[in-house]
Amino acid sequence: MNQTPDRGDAYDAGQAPDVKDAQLDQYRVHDEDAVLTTNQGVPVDDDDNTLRAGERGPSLLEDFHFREKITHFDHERIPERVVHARGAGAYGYFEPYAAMGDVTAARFLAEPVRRTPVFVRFSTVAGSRGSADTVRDVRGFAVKFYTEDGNFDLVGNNMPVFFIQDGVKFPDFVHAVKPEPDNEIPQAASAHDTLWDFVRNQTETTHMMMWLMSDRAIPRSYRMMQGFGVHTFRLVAADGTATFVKFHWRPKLGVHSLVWDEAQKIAGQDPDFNRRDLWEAIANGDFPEWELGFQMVPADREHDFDFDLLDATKIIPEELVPVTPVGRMVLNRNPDNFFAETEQVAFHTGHVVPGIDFTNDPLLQARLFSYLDTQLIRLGGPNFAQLPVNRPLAPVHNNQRDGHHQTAIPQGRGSYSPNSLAGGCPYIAGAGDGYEHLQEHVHGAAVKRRSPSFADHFTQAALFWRSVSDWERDHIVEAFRFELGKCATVEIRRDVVAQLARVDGGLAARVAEGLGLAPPSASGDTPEPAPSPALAIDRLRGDGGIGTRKIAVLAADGVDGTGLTAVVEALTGQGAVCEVVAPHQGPLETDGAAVNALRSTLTMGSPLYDAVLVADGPRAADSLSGDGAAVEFVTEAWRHGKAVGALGAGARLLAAAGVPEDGAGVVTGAGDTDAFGAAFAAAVAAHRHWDR
Ligand code: HDE
Repeated sequence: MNQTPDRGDAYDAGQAPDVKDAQLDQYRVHDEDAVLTTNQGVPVDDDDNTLRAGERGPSLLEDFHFREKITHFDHERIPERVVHARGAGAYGYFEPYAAMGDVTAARFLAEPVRRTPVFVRFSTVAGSRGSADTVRDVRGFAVKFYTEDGNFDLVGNNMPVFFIQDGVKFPDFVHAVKPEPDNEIPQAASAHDTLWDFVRNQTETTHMMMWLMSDRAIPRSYRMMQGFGVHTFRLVAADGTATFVKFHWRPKLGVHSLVWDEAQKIAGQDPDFNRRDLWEAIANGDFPEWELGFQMVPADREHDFDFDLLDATKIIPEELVPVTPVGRMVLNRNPDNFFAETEQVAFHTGHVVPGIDFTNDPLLQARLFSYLDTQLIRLGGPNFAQLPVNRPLAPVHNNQRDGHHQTAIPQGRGSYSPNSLAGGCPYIAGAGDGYEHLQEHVHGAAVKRRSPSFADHFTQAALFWRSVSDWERDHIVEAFRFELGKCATVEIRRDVVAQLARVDGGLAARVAEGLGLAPPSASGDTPEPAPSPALAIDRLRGDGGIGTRKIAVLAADGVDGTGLTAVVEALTGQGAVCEVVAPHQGPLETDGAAVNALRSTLTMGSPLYDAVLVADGPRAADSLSGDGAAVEFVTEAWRHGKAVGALGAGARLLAAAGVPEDGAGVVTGAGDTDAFGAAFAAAVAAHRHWDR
């Protein structure tokens, strides 16, 4: 049966068939100039009152409009995802840099001119659909490529490893991290007993816990985080040659994070912080971009490493196998409707195309079962692939029929194979055209046993600790102290600290000190791997500009409007987003250029900005210096390591906030806006100043 038009021509012409034009438009509902109807198309005469016997009488069952409306409403919710319930999505495209035909038969990687449409969903893992964006958590990074050979889903995370090695432990891990079952507390937080009890009993979690305690778990923006396929997959060339591969996404804007105090405050001030940031960037035309890279290992080098490529708790250090840049992905369109697209999108690790295959990683193998299974319950039946956001652009023809929510109208009598009545259609693709699983020789006894090559749970945890910068280490120590400090069971704290001693004695001692525990006795066999500098966030800073950075410009009545306007123009000229924040919203009194305060210190706190700039004007500066909210705004920005600038008399607010004018990332100046603008932009581009 033909469910979608054939779009092959457009790919060959080198233009991405837009998912919007190709498949969504026919489903769009535009209500302008339309009469309100029932679902049967009957015009409705009154949508404000139920039908009743007399104006003050009982409601009547025959009010079919009322019953249909309420019934539909009662069924509006579908089960949220068990994990990754909260997310945000966007459309865009992927284009390869060069032909990759020597390693993969995947046609979307075959020619640089080909653009493949994508839909991406970013998510947190543990929280419910309504939880805050900035909690400490792993972020999902799932990409659906609508390729001409069918859909390929790269369902990854923003950290390159995972908590467990075997999928049979996934329900245990998820039960442990989710709110505790007796009182459903805490929401979207790993800082509680059951998670850390699992961690102390399942030491393969150690490496991932290092990542989870690092700043990677509190990204500044979805646009500023890496993505990883995590498992080792396989690329398969047309001649059947297989190459092991790890998938990497690297953000053009660089990797940047929040600080923990800030993340917690944002969770209250703007729980939609990451979702809003993605939406606004795309709406403003600042299209986020990532580079796709492959770490490739020839089949005959599978056993060249002191870890197992099939173990998802391990990375391949980039110093051993470099990341080859392969192409770029740009997100350039927000969805029209959150539920229809972002909520109903159905990813599955088993959605692969010719040229991409799996490995025997036992975590990946379990996922191959889980994702299809989960869509059946979540989306209510086997026809979820017909939902607009899930439909492939490639044509679909098969003998699958019926089921809940069937929207196709298959024609003819053929619904089986082999047949002659339908001319043998749909027929089997010719040799080399269909998806052919890699012909791998498999042997072994049926055992429930982990390979000894998965047994080392600590070396790569130590590798991570030894590779990151000092300030990252400080944050990791603080995160362990926070999380374990929230555990009520003291034995859990003690056991995890002992576990950390097997990663690094110094780390364990620092965490122990914060918890008031005796430092653990040295573990005799602490690993001492050579660091992998590529893991440090400092090495992943991006293009170094201030594009899309949000700067709060603090002002008040009496502000120097002309000076403020000149600096704001210079900063926005470099791509920054400046918002005037004042004690009250609306026009400010100024004897120069007009200034309109878009925000007030009541509605916005400094955690919602990347930097703060105080405008000139003695009257404004004095009133801000006496305003507790304005003083707190600057103090917090300083404490969170952000660039703080002040023009002229604005420096009085810095003094009131206890910010030293010669502090790192503090820029003051008068009049000469060019020099000031350049210095302040450089301070903002550094993102954070840890040497305070
Ligand atoms: Fe998932 N995971 N997962 N996961 N996962 C789901 O599928 C599962 C794992 C990831 O935006 C579920 O549609 C098992 C690793 C992302 O819609 C579910 C195991 C990685 C998303 C599921 C894992 C991921 C999911 C829940 C261990 C990183 C969100 C709803 C064997 C490589 C996709 C759904 C979206 C979602 C199962 C482990 C990433 C239940 C059994 C490792 C990004 O099927």
